[in-house]
Formats: sequence, structure tokens, C-alpha cells
Amino acid sequence: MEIVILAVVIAVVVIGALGGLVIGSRRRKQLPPPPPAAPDITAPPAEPHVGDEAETPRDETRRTIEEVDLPDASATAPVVVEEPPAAPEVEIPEPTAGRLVRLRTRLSRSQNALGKGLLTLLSREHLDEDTWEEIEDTLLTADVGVQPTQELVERLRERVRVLGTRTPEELRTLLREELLTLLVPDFDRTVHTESPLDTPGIVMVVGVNGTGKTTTTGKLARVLVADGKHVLLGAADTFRAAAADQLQTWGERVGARTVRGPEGGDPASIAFDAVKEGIQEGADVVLIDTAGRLHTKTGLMDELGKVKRVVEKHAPLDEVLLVLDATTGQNGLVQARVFAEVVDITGIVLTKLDGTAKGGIVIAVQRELGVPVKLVGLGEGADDLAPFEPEAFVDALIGE
Ligand SMILES: Nc1nc2c(ncn2[C@@H]2O[C@H](COP(=O)(O)OP(=O)(O)OP(=O)(O)O)[C@@H](O)[C@H]2O)c(=O)[nH]1
Ligand SMILES: [Mg+2]
Repeated sequence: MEIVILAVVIAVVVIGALGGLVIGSRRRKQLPPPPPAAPDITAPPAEPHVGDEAETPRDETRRTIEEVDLPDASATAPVVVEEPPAAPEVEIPEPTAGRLVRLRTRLSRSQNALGKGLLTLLSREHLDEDTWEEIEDTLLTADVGVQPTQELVERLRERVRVLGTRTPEELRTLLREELLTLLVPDFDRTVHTESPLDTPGIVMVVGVNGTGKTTTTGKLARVLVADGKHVLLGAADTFRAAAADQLQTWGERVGARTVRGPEGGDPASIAFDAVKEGIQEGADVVLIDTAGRLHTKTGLMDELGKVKRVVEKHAPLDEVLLVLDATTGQNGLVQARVFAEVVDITGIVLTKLDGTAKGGIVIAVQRELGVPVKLVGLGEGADDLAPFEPEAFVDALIGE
């Protein structure tokens, strides 16, 4: 009896297992959809899946590179191959030493209008009242500013008078010296990116919209990373949606991480977090990019003041760079005054000097704020930011 029951149980188990296998194999067979009888040439190429047979078997005879025609862009529809996002390639920028000399041709507009203009006027046989007035006009048109222009003309007149005869070489030397004096060569133009404390150096970049803050922050990050510094970027411009992306793109190109927050978030808290994270990860420098536009000017100024105060809960700012667009001329001076009232500007970055004949703004803006121009922007390229060197600048203006 027991044997019969055992046999029945075994039979049931065996039949059940066989049935399961059959059902299981049927299910498995149903999984991959049957391939279409004829390929639909209008459909995009199906993505290959793991385990699919490669279309071209590896052992098929291959064509040599000479036999393969280059694709004709106009005839073939582009085949979109989705690749996993590649890690951004980190770029190594050029050294900054001598950049102003290398980029001096970018100053050609100012060179023609200011440098050559002055030299031509000074070489006139008779330096009469009218000529001196023309010299004055040239300086004013180049945005040198009223006070510095008068000083320069007065000194030049005196020295030319004492000199008597004037060779072009002598005139060039005189002009060079006088322009240099106006540029205050002994200003400390070091960009302070190191903290005297045991915290990262903190640099804040301010200025009205479109002057080149984000671009300058990115260019500066490149220089610092090239110097072997661990740099963190703080995207404290939450006013514009794309602002943080723009900064992050710059950072990714050189390998600097960006600390960012939600659009419309509190810029001061992002700046605070950036410095906090900088301290935690032992960064060398934290660069904070700020907004240049808000609904009101007062709003912007209040915000900047707050960013500064909040960051200073960690440590004092080592550098506050005011970015001014050289092409806006006197307007830039008005902006400079407003910003200087709210945050203590420690350095000026004059951008877009490549696009203006008004290189004299360097003189005017330093005068206005009593703060040195530390960096100049000479183009949109990633390495078009140069340390400002008065001698190289004057040489570029009047030719060596
Ligand atoms: N020719 C030239 N263009 C520059 C220079 N610096 C910046 N730019 C350009 O100026 C434009 C504005 O630059 P941004 O860095 O976005 O300016 P921003 O101050 O951050 O602007 P907001 O974020 O709107 O306040 C960009 O197209 C830059 O490429 C420079 O030195 N020369
Ligand atoms: Mg910006």
C-alpha cells in the first residue's frame, strides 16, 4: 500500500516537473519578440542588447582603410549612436607668465587710437596750443579721465620744453614714463588666493551683468588648477537658471567642482556651503561667482553685502574682484563706485580690452577706486585672462 502511494507521489512530482519545464520553456521562448520578416528601413536602428549577435561576425573578411569610403555628410542621414556620457576631458591651460606680452596684439585698437595717436601728435614740428589740445582730446577719448589727462599733459609740456630738440625716440621714452606714472606701477597686483589662516583662500567676484564675471571666474580657476591648487567654485548666482551650468562647465574643463543650489535659492547660503565644503575637503581656494542682475539695484547690493557677511562667518574674504567691462567706459566708473560702497573691492578685473580703443580706462578706474587693476580680459578664449603688468601694457600701447 505504502509503495503504491509512494509511486503515485513520485509520478505526480515527475509529471509536474516536466509540465513546469515545458511551460517554462514556452515562457522563455515568448520573451524575445520574433524578428520582423523584412527589416523596416524607416525605423531607427534598434539598440543592441547584451547577448545579441553582432551584425558583422568577427571572422568576416574586412575591408582595408583605403577601401572604406568616407561618409558623405550630405547624402547619408546621421546615425545617432548613444554613448555613455564621457568624463569631460580636463584641459591644462597655458602658464600666465608673459600672457600680456603674448596677447598684446589684442590691444591693437587702443594702440592705434591712443598710443600711435599721441606719438604722431608729439612728433609735429610745432607743438602749439592746438596740438596740446588735440593730445588732451586723444587722452580723454581713450577714457583716461579728466584729472589724469591734465596731469599728463602738464608734465609732458614741461619736459618737452626743457628737452628742446626732440627725437622720436626721446618722445617715446617721455610718453612711456608719463603713462607708467599714471598707471601706478608700485601697486600690489597679486591676486590674493591664499588665506593667512588655516582655511582656503576665498575670492568673491562681483560686477553688473554681462561684464564677464563667470568667464573670469572660470579663467581664474584654470590658472589656479594649473598651479596645482585644489579649487572649488561657488555658484552664488541663483538669479539666472543657466548661471550655475555656465560656471560648472568652466569648472569641469579644468577639474574644479562646483557647489550649487536650487534656482532662486539663497546665494548667501550657497556661498556659505561652498566655503564650508572647501574647508572640509581641504581645498586651497574657493571662488565665488555672484549675480550681476536682480530686480532692483538695491536688491543686488543688499544681496552682495549679505553674501560677504555670511561667508565671513567662516573666514575673511581674501580677495574681492570687481569685474568691469572696458567697453562701457565712464559707465563702468559709476558702477565701480556703487559696488565699492557695499563690498570692499580689493582688485579690479578689466574685461573686453580687446574690443575697445579706450584702454585709458585702466588709468581712470584705478584713480576712481584707489584699487589696482589686477587682471585684464583680452578675449573670450579660456586663456585670454592676463595679469596686468603696467610696463607691458604701455609698451603694447606705444610700441617697443
Ligand atoms: N571679447 C571679450 N569678451 C569677453 C571677455 N570676458 C568676457 N567676455 C564675454 O562677455 C560675455 C558675458 O560674460 P559672462 O562671464 O557671462 O558675464 P557675467 O558677468 O557673468 O554675466 P551675468 O552672469 O549675466 O551677470 C560672454 O560672451 C563672454 O564670452 C573678454 O575679455 N573679451
Ligand atoms: Mg555670470
